[in-house]
Amino acid sequence: MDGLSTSIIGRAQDKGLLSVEAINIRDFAENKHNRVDDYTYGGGAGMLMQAGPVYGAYQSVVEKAQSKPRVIYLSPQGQTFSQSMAEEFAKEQELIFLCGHYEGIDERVLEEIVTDYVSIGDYVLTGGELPAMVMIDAISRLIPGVLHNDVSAEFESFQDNLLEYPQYTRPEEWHGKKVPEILLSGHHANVEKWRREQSIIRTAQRRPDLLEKAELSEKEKELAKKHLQNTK
Ligand code: 4FD
Repeated sequence: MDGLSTSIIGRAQDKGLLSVEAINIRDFAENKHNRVDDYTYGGGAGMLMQAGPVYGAYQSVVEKAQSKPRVIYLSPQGQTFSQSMAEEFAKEQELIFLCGHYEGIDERVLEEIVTDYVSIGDYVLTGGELPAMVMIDAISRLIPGVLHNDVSAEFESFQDNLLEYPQYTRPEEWHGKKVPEILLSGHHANVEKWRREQSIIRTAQRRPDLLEKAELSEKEKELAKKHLQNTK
């Protein structure tokens, strides 16, 4: 599929770890002009994708599938996509991403085939393809072998509902800025303590909404409180 043929997801496909296929709903048009949209009953502006072609495209995929896959409809009206949802979807053998254009799709076919309504965030795009690719990327990197990284993809941002601590590499000094002394000390326990504190401070400053779900000790809660920007 275009856009997924290069880089990490492309290599994962070459290695046979996953495959992504695109089906054009237009190929399932029920008229000779290959139109798959029509005016809405009840009037109003805009066109709607018809049930028939969407169902035809769906059937063509399900026929080849091993089991009956979940069907994810990308729409601003869906539940907001998250890391925990990516982890859920990564367990599935197959997934179908239904991408609408225009104003949307006839409700009747959605009722019949969609299992999950998902949004990647509160904004409107011209189609569901980019949201689908965002989801595919987030899900694919959780499949064993996709990241050559020894450390699993799970050990990173959003673990513990805290943001990642700041990181540094060579040189030791750049633009007059020094790498924090403690990271050069070789004292592993102190480094871990510093990183945890930095995660908490950073979360308080940048994503205070995440703190509610984070498991913090009383001391850590104090630290977080000290770094919240209360004067808004
Ligand atoms: N925020 C998203 C998904 C799709 C989209 C569309 C109804 C518009 C944003 C159904 C309206 C599909 C998202 C296509 N825009 N646009 O995840």
